[in-house]
Amino acid sequence: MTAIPQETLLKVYRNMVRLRFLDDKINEMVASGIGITQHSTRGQEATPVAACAALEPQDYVMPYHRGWGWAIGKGMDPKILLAELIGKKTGCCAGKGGVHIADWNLRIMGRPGVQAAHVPIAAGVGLAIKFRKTRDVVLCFFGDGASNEGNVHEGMNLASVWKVPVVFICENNLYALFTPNVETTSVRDIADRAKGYGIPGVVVDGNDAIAVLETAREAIQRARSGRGPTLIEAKTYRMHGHTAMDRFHLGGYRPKEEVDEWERKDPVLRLRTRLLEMKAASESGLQEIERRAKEEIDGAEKFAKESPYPTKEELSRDTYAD
Ligand SMILES: Cc1ncc(C[n+]2csc(CCOP(=O)(O)OP(=O)(O)O)c2C)c(N)n1
Ligand SMILES: [Mg+2]
Repeated sequence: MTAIPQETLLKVYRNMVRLRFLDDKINEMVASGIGITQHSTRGQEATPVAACAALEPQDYVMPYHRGWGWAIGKGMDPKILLAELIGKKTGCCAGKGGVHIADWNLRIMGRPGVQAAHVPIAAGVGLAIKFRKTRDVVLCFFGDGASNEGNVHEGMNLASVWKVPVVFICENNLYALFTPNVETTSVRDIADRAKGYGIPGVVVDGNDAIAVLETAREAIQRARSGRGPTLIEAKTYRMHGHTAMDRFHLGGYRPKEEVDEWERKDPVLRLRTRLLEMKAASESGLQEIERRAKEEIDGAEKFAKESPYPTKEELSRDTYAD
């Protein structure tokens, strides 16, 4: 496989840092009393950002509820995202999507609210691509908890039977809400289930951005060349609670040693260290990326807060087709 260009790695790092600042910003806004249902991506930045970096602009993303890594990875401007999250007119759905964002220009197919219901839809998008005979690919994200839902099995089975260009990425962060997946999941590696659908299943270290990028690249290439779907299981961990509401109760349902152990595998710091070791960037170069990302996210908050709400007349526009 060809080596990953340095500028791609730097772009991944930049997006991971932007995502982390965005996550902090949303948590700060929630703590100040603004109502956003925030599922933090802290600790899980590498998988969505690096996987999206392996896509072409015309490819599709079928996202899931956890965080905004797929949005940042697909090129959404954080100010447009933040404006949407607080119901402003300048958001990507003109303030009417809230956390359930979609962006047709970026081919983000809509963040679902019902766990796993989007997986068969990803198979349907794949079928549409096949009918249209384009070379596009769909990247479909879901969690380890969702992997036990019937919809995931039906969606992956159909995608395999139809041999459509969908890459499934299960972000296994070891918990669904407050339940460890060892109590709910029949296999240790969810990727093993791929055998049952007749597709390749790959386990990847979800905190290693470079490994995710390489794995996603191979699966996307396979899908693009008509060889069908792959299931990638990215092993990772969420450093905060399920939503911003329980982020201060770490340890209540998971051991402190476990949290500490994963803190040492912080994906942002890990890529930072690798970039320095590989001499892909200098310390001052990385500091500049971090400074700019912080400035951008502070600016995004200002933009979102100063943006107007939709007017009463605009509220019902675009919400129902006649
Ligand atoms: C069908 C359905 N059941 C339950 C819920 C409530 N719910 C929202 S997120 C979640 C946990 C999902 O866990 P997982 O798939 O592991 O993703 P994670 O939150 O860990 O990223 C649950 C049960 C829902 N939204 N939809
Ligand atoms: Mg989970």
